[in-house]
Amino acid sequence: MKIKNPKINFYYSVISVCFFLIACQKSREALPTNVVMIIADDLGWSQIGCYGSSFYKTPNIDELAKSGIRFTNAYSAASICSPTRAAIMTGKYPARLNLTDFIPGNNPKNKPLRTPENWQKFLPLKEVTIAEKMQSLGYLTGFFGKWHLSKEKLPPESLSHNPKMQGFNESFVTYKPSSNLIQHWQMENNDFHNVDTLTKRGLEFLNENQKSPFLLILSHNTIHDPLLENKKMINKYENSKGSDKMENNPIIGAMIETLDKSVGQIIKKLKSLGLFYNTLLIFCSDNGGKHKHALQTPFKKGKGWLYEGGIRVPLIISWPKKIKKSIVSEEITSSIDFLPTILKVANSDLSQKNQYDGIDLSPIFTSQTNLINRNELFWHYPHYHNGSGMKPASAIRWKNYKLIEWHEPTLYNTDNQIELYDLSLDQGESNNLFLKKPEIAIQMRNKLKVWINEVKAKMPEVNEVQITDKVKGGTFTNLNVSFTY
Ligand SMILES: [Ca+2]
Repeated sequence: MKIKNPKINFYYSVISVCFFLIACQKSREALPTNVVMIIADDLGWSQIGCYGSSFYKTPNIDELAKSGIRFTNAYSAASICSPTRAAIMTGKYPARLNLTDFIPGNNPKNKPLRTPENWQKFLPLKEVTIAEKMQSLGYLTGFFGKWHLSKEKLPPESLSHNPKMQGFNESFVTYKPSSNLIQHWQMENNDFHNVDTLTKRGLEFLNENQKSPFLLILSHNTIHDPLLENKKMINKYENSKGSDKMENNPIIGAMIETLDKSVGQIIKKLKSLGLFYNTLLIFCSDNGGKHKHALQTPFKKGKGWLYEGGIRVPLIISWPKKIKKSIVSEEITSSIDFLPTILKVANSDLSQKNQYDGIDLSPIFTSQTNLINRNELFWHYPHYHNGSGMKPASAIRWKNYKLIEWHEPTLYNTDNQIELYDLSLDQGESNNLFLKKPEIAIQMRNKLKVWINEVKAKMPEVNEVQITDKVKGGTFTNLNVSFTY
C-alpha cells in the first residue's frame, strides 16, 4: 500500500534514516579494534612539545596526545634497546628472559665485576610474541623498522630470528645508518634514518589490510645515533629560540620533526580510511634520550642509565572509541604492559596466569581513579654500558620512591651501594635519602631481592682475575644498617 500523505512519507524517511544510522553505528561498534604501535628509538621524555619542550616541534604527536592519554610516569623496561624490545614483544621483564643487554653487547674483561656471559643474545622462538597471539585472534600483523632481537643484524644470519619467525605476516627490517650497514634505500641527503621508507611501508600496509583487523608496528630507527638530518631543517633549529641550551640540539630537533611528520601521516591515513576511531594507537620510545647529545632535563643522565633520564619515556595512547580526549595519567606503566593491554583490547582471554609480567592498562582508558594497582616496577642491568658509562645495577620504583642498587660497591662491600630518591619531590634524583630513610631503603631493597630471585636474574660477580678499575669508597661500616643477599 502506498502512503499518499507527504507528511507521513517524510516521517517514514526520517525513521528509516535513523534505523540505518543506528545499524551503521552498531556494526562499527562491533568491529574488532585495530592496533598501531609507533616506537621511537632513544627519544627522551622531555623532547616532545606536549611533554613541555618549546624547542622541539611535534604538532602531530601533540595532537595525538589531545585525542587520548598522555602518560607522565611511563617507563621503558630497560635503559637500552634490545631488552625493551624483548619486553614489548613478550610482556615479560628482560631479566626473566635473561635478555638484559643490547645485542650483541660488550663483555669487558678488565672491570671490577665479571658480568654474566650466558645472557640471551636473541629472542628465542619459543617465546610467544604479541604478533603470534594476535595472529591466533585473526589479526594480520606487520612489523617495519628496527628489530634488534635477532642473532645478527643482517641477513642471512638474522633470518632465523627475524620478525617473520615471530608471528609477523609482513616485515621489513631496517638498521641505523652507518658505513657498513648502508642500504639501497639510504641515500645521501635523503631519508637518513629510514623514516620515509618505513612510513611508506606502514601506509601501504594500512591500505592493503584496511578490511581485516590488523596489528601494525612501526619501529623507527630515529632519533638514534648518528645525528644526521637535512641541512635546511637543522639551520631552522639552529636559529630557533633556546638552541643554545644544553637540552636543545638542533640536529635532534630536525630529526624529531621528521619523526613527527611520519606520525601525522599515519594518523591522516587512519582517518581517511575511517579507522582512527577504532584503532588503539600507541606511541612510545624504547629508552631515554642520549644525554651527551642533549640533556634530559628535568631528569638525571639518559640512555643507558637507571636514573630517570634513561628509563622514563614518553607514552601516548589514543583510541577515540573508548578513550576521552586530553587525559593526563600519572599511573606508573612499563613496556611490559603493552602485550596484556593489546590482548585485552583485542578481546583475548587474559585469565591464564604467568604468561607475562605486565599489567593490562585498559582500566585507565575508561576511568581515572582506582586504576591498575601497580605496586612496584623493577629493572636489572648486570652489565657495563660503554656508550654511557653505566655500571651494573638494579632498581625498583615503589610508590613515589626509587631505589638503585649498585652492584660494584655491594659486592666489594664498600660505600654508596644504595641510592634512594623521592621522585615526587626530586625528579632529578639529586638528593639521596638513603641515610635519612633507611627503613624505606631496607624495605625496597628486600622487595628488589625477592624479585631478583623470582625472575632468576643473572648477577655479576667479583672479577678476581684482572682488576684495573678500582671500586671507589671505603669500607661500609658507618651505617647502622646491614644488607645481605
Ligand atoms: Ca634505543
